[in-house]
Amino acid sequence: MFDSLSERLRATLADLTGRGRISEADVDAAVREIRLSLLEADVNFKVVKDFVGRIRERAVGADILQSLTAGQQVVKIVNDELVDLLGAGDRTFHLQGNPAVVALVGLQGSGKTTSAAKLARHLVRQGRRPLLVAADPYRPAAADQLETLGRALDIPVHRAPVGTSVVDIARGGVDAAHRLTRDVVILDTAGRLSIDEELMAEITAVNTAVKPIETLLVVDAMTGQEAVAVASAFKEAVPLTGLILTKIDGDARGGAALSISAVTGLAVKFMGTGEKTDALEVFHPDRLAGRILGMGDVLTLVERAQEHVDAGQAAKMEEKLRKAQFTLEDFLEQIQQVQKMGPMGQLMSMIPGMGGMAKQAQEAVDRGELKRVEAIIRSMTPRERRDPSILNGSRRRRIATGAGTDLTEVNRLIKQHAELAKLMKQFSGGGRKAAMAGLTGRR
Ligand SMILES: Nc1nc2c(ncn2[C@@H]2O[C@H](COP(=O)(O)OP(=O)(O)OP(=O)(O)O)[C@@H](O)[C@H]2O)c(=O)[nH]1
Ligand SMILES: [Mg+2]
Repeated sequence: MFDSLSERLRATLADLTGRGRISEADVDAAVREIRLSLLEADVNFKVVKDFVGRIRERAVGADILQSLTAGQQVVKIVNDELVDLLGAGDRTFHLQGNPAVVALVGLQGSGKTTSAAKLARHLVRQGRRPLLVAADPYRPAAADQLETLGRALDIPVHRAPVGTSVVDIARGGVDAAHRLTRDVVILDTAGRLSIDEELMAEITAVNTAVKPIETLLVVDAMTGQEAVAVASAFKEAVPLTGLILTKIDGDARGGAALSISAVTGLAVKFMGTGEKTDALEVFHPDRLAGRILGMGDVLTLVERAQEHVDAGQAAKMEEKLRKAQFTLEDFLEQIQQVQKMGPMGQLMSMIPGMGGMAKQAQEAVDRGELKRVEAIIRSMTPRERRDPSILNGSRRRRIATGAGTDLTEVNRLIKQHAELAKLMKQFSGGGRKAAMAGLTGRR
């Protein structure tokens, strides 16, 4: 996520914290580098100007430079300002009303239908009973798409015959919600190629007819400043209550996320981080800032683990680790569990201090390294997985052939597992202290 911006900012900040005392010239150099990084990430130039202006003012004022921890304090200022920038506007997601109506609007292909399904899933997990409404009267395929998503999530979808007006579909949706005792109606409206009068008139009519408590504009983060321009234009024409920023997992540079709220005054309430229906996050500016600046985002990581990792299984695994019975079978299970939590690069960027390795980790996964490990373990018999000590030369060769790889790879995996198992033993037994000392280099 925002790889090159994140990399550059991290390098700049590491440079600041790396020194004891810093001078005004150091601050100026850092500010210049931050400015360039942001401009390169396609952040609105006026936003950049104000942003770095505030950082410089706060950093050189108030005796900070006299302090021994000046570097860290400046880093904190950058973090605070970034949180403010990302978090402009009111981020509360309102759900009053019976049913509460949430309308999703936006240009073609911005991610409305996907986001409608994601949002419905998110609400179900909060204990709500959403109804999805296909409010696109022009393309039956659009309603089919929503219906497929709804079916996969076991969430009902309301649709109407082709030609029904949007206002009638929306009203029909609200009636259906009453009938089916659903407490939230999510309207997936039709996208247009551009912001035209017809589109605006349609949104306004829906607003008057069913009074959505939230009218969220869905914008594609990959389009950068174009997304900001679209949001500004929509805001002029219809009463929006906030934004959903999609596709921030792609190669978006960060320009849209960093300037859209500051420019439009509209808060980002959710962000889309992937194509699947579980890839929606409530927008937390502090957490995103942490990921961008390489400080990690432990809270999101924990939430992902809670959502995807079975608690019973996790407890069992912990027990095994404690007793140092971590077999290759468990290793395979762990790999699969972690992969459910999201793309490896995203996960790494949430671990404090590991952000710098996010790209490499993702590249390793993309090269198929985890798949190879999986293939090797799958080519073993259950007995071999539980007791790798029986893996002699001929067994190893058989496994390599089965997994379509070579002997070195198999040997490497077995060695890694043995090292891990040894470490576990140290941790579990009286050797725990010694192992910790070994790891941290302290005695
Ligand atoms: N990577 C990624 N892809 C996304 C995300 N959100 C949507 N997409 C993809 O973007 C494409 C368009 O998404 P839709 O939800 O169909 O967009 P839409 O706004 O409903 O499109 P129209 O109804 O044609 O206007 C699909 O291929 C989605 O899978 C996201 O957060 N990340
Ligand atoms: Mg759609």
